[in-house]
Amino acid sequence: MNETQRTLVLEALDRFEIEVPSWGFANTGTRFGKFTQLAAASTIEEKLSDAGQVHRHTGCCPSVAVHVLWDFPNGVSDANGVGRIASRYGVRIGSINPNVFQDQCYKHGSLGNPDPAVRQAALDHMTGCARISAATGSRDISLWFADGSNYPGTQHIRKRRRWFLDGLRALHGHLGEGQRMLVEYKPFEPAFYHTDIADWGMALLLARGAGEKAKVLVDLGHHYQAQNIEQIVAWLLAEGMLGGFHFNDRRYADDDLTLGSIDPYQLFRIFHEIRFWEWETGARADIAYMIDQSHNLKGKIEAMIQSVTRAQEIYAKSLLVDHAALGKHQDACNLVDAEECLQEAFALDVKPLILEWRRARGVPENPLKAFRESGYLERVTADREARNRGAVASYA
Ligand code: PSV
Ligand code: MN
Repeated sequence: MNETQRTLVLEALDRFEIEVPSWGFANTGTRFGKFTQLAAASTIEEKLSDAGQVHRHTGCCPSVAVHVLWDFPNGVSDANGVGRIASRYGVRIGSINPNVFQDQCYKHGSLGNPDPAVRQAALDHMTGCARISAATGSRDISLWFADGSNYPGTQHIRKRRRWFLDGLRALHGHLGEGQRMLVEYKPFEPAFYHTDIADWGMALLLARGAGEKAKVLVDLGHHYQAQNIEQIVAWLLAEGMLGGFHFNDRRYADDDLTLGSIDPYQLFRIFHEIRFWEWETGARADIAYMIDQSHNLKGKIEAMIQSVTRAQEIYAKSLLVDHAALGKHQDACNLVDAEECLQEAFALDVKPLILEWRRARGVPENPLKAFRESGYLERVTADREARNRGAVASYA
C-alpha cells in the first residue's frame, strides 16, 4: 500500500461515522419468544449509556438513533433532558424515528389508513417528531411505515398511495432548514399481501413528491432474496436521492444479523458503488450510516461493536479499489481484469491501517477486548439484573 492510499484511508476513516440505535440495547426477541438479557437497557438513560460504550471503544459512533414512542414518552418536552443525558455519556441524539405502527389505531395503517382521523393522528405524531428533531439538534427524521394489507382486494392501493403522498408532503412542510426526512421501504412484514412503500422505486417517487428535503433510506434487510442492493444504491446516488442506510445482515428476510456476518462482500460492493461515485464526481456522498439490529442471542453491546468494526474494515477496503484501472477495464469490457479490481481490494489486509487510525484517535486497538476488560458489562448487569430477571421484554 502506498503513502497516498494510506492517507486516503486514514482521512476517510476520520469522516466515517455510524449511528447506533437506542432500541438495539433493549430486550427484544422474535414473535415466538424473548430471551431477556440481564444487562439489557430499559430506560433511555441506560440505552444512551450503552451506546456511549460503543462510541468510547470504537471512536466512530457519536450519535444514537431514537424511537420517539419508546424513548420520548412525553414527546418534545423530553427533548432537552434526553439531549443532556446523551452528552453525559459522550454521544448525541441522531435520527428521530417516529412510531406510527404500534398504537391500536394503526391496525389498518397510518398515513395510508382509510380513516382520515388516523391519518391525521399519524401526521401529528410525525410533526411532533420534527419538533423533537429541531429541539435535539438532530438532522434526520427516519420514516418507516408498517402500512399494508394481508389480503387481495381489501385495501385501495391507489388511494393509499395518494394519502401517503399528501401526508409526506405535509410533513415536509414542517421541516426546518437543514432537516431531512428519510423514507424507508420494506417489501413485507408485518403486512403480507401488500406494503404501501414496498421498494426503492416507491420510496423514491414518494420522496420526490414530498419535497427536496426527502431522500430514500436503504435498510439492507428490506429486500427480496437475491436482489442486487448495490445497483439500487448506484441508481439512488445517480438520482441524488440516497439519504441513508440501516445496516444489518440477513440470510432470509429482515433477520437483523450482525453486519458482514453472512455476506461481507455485499457490503463491500455497496461501499464500492458509493466510493466509485465519489471518485468520479469529486463530490462527497451525504449519507447517514446507521445500524438497525436488535440482538436477542448475542450480547447487545458486543454485537454492536462487532458490526461497527466490521463496517470500518470493509469500508476501508472499498477505498482501495483502483478506480482508474477499473474504469478503463469496464470501457474495454475486460471482464476478468475489471472484476479483479474489486476482488483484489476486497482481499487486502487493512487491519494495520485501522490499528494506526485507532492509535491516532486514542481508541483501543481491539475495541471488543477493551470493552470486555472494562468491567462495564458486569457493573450494569449488577444494576439491571433484578429488573430484567423474569421481566416481559419489549422493544421499549
Ligand atoms: C422495520 O423493520 C425497521 O427496519 C424500521 O427501521 C424500524 O424503525 C426499525 O426496524 C425498528 O423497528
Ligand atoms: Mn430499518
